[in-house]
Amino acid sequence: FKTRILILATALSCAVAGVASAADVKPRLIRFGYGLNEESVQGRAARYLAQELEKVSGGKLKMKTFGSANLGSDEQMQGALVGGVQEMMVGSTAPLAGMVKEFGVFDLPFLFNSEKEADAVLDGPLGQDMLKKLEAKGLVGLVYWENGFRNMTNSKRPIARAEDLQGIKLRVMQNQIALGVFNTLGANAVPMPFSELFTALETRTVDGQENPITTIQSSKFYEVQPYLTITRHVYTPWVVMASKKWWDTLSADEQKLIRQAAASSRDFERQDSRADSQKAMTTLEKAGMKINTVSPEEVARMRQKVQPVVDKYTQELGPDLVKQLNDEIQKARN
Ligand code: TF8
Repeated sequence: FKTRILILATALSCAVAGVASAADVKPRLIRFGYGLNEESVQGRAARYLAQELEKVSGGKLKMKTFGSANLGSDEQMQGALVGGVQEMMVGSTAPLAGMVKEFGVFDLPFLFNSEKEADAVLDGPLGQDMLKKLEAKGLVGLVYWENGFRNMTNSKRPIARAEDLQGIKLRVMQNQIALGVFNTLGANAVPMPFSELFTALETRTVDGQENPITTIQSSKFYEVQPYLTITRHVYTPWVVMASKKWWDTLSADEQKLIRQAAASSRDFERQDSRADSQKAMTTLEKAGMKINTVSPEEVARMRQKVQPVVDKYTQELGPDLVKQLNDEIQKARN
């Protein structure tokens, strides 16, 4: 009975908020950029967000979505948001670490065991505090979408042990931690924006890369990468962001509607990502990829190998922050 009252009260307050905001919502066009193609989890979630926003604003807040890095790489879009020449985007946390170093924690390998743990941390105190840190840099962090657990692909050989990475030129995301981790594992890590990756793989400028299988599927990496190794070495999130310069020109009601639509898009995207992940394995097998899974013993060896990198960056990121992260993961695990 209590929950029914709560539901009723929530419904009522939503309805009231809806009516009240109508007066304070102007017609606006919001440009939303993302790096993957339209057929990806990002593409579907971007369209969902645009629809939601139109719905909750009674058609006033219109969002135009631009996929395939048509507005630029993650880093370029970050700059455009800070400068106020683009309204919104979604991108990885890795290139954000250049602005707010604490985002580097999500590049520390072998932290999360499950999506559930990641959700708890990202939507909990640590994840939310980190979003707030973006404001001082000119960005408004709204919600986390799932990018997911990353796995390796390459054109040379199956990776059964860390030693198999020797001599493999592996594209990594653009930050120091990713670079340190993969060099320490034995690869020749090459930082590069995602928007250049397919061509780099095709022309063999690099031999491999690492990303969740949903992306390996949607970006058709299977066309140029015969080997897929399931490592789940790191879980990386995406952040939906707005330009602070632009955000500050919005009314409180407009901001509320955008936050509301963003929250719905997060739930949609995570569900879609998990469902797509299941399908992707079959797609990639059918496409002829040779797939192997690294054994738990080898994962333990890899973990040991990268421990010095983890220790080094724990100091740089702040031991307290890393402790908080591990505590929150433990809490979600139990
Ligand atoms: C990467 C990321 C990409 C994203 C996307 C292009 O490998 O995993 O998914 O940043 O926005 O760069």
